[in-house]
Amino acid sequence: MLHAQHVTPLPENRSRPSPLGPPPTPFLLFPLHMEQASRLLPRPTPPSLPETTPPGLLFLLPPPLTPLPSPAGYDSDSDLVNLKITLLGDCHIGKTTFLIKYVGSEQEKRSLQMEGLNLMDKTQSVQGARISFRIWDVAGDKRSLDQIPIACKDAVAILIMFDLTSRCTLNSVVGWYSEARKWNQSAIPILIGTKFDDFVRLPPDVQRTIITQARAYARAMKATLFFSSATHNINVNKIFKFIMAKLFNLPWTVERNLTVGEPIIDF
Ligand SMILES: Nc1nc2c(ncn2[C@@H]2O[C@H](COP(=O)(O)OP(=O)(O)OP(=O)(O)O)[C@@H](O)[C@H]2O)c(=O)[nH]1
Ligand SMILES: [Mg+2]
Repeated sequence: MLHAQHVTPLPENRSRPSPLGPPPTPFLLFPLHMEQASRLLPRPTPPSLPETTPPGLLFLLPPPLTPLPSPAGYDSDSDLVNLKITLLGDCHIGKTTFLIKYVGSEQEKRSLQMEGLNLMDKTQSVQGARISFRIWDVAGDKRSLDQIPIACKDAVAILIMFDLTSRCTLNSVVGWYSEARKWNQSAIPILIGTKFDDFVRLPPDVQRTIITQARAYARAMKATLFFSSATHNINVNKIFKFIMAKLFNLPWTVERNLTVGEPIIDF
């Protein structure tokens, strides 16, 4: 477990221009097509498109183009746009289970395993572009802390995870977040509470306490908060859909859900 460091809480009123919130970096304002997807890496002056592109406008955009050669995060030898996503959090909170639920057991067999690291790919077609997520799952034990820099560098989203039934794993998220930000200041931050299926069996007042703390941390991290269950397939695909929508400014939104007893989504 990492030591918690200070994160300055944000003011309560966080009005945001779109239901997805503001883009985390200046280079994520693009509607999806290949040429623009290839520009996901930071560039000095992104095109000044409106933050929310009307759905109809997507059809007026030029067809996918041959990708531009570009550095990390992008595979210039194919038409694939490779995007890196990182999972962080304490031991046994369900990171690997969550990832396997998302990529599927076939992909899991092709995973790349290294000391404290587990890499899995999932490719999706989105509006004519092929997007491949390479997901870096860092083991939560102390020996794997050395993997954090390489795992976080160039990631477009960092998923900080905790076990909803284990308060100490929630306390750790601030430390994981601070550590991740040392190596990556622009990735979309997402806070995920795992094992929602077990969590809903806890007394409601315990649930409320955890919800309140998790929401406060999410606010401080400027992260979107999801409660999920890999075993019951709750909010697993939705989280990646959210990342995709946020990266490419797709006309898709998540709905806030603050009802105790339901999987919380807050932003
Ligand atoms: N009830 C419940 N148990 C889960 C869920 N997800 C994972 N688990 C269990 O939690 C335990 C730990 O899961 P892992 O996926 O190995 O956890 P991890 O975070 O990858 O752990 P490290 O690799 O050691 O950091 C396993 O026994 C899983 O079966 C879930 O959604 N609900
Ligand atoms: Mg694991």
